[in-house]
Amino acid sequence: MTNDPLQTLGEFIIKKQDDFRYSSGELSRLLSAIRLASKVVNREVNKAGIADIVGQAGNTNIQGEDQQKLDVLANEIFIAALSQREVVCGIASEENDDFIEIKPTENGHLSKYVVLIDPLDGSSNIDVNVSVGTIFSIYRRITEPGTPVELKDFLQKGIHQIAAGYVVYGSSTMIVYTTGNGVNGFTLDPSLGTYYLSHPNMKFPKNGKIYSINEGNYIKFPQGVKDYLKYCQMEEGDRPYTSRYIGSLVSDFHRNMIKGGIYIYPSTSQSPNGKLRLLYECNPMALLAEQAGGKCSDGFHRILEIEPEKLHQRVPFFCGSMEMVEKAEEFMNSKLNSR
Ligand code: P6P
Repeated sequence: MTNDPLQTLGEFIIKKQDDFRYSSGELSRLLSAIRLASKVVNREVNKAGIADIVGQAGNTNIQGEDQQKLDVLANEIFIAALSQREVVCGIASEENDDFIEIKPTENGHLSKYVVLIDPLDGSSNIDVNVSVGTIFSIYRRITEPGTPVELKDFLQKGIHQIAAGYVVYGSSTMIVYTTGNGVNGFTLDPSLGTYYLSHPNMKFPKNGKIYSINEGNYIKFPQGVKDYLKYCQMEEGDRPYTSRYIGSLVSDFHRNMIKGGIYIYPSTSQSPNGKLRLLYECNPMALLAEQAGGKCSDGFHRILEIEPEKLHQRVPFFCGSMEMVEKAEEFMNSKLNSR
């Protein structure tokens, strides 16, 4: 018996567009631009060791992090793909200090979307051939179409995201995204350059046995995090759990969504707001987590409800299986939790 042919990402995008009666097709074209850019980045990531594009670009980004050459290249690829299709009026990127206005061409289409992106997350893993990812977040602009895009178009709460997703350049390359009606995963067949629906309706297991955190920072953690880690390591009930930390948010998140688990990047004595950026890392991953039945907070408050104040602001991040995040929040809210 032949299996039904797998649906391609392109067919899926068009089919989902029909779910929105008044859709203009602009979001479909935007998602297609991301699909195209991901294939180009995938090709560069897969040959990074050969071409002279590994290693540092010799400058640093606004985060004060050494920009890896592939970071810069991935950023250029996504900005080009998005700006050439008149599907966005503005782009904010981890690699750019300020947002970029995408002006409409003469009599061109007035786009209503802005995109925030981490073009190559986990880039410190590039030189050692460990998986990396792209994270994207899409909003409808709040200022008048046809006027210059403004900072307020980007500083929107995560609950207002129209769509969010990631590309994971791993043992296989996948796009996982949501437009607010569940989470679906597509795997790239590199021989055809086509993404196929391989993980329909992805769901976080309610509980899990994996915790992902950089325990090298243990002494700098808040007491609540230290107490939660000791809880995870106790020989009791379904514990001890297993520690798995790749150093690429996208990869740790992806594994935890499939197997069950929690990812934590908390505040530390050195970085009171943690490391991860709210707008193009935490918000898109939080929308995916909630759409997949998981939970995401800063240890106290829902990530998607945080009012952004700055483009590159950081927040502590607890994300994954509902019951594991709730247990971690219990320790964070315990009266004993102090630095
Ligand atoms: P650390 C990559 O730079 C990143 O933003 C996430 O992808 C990853 O989980 C985290 O930082 C790793 O940070 O401090 O543990 O090396």
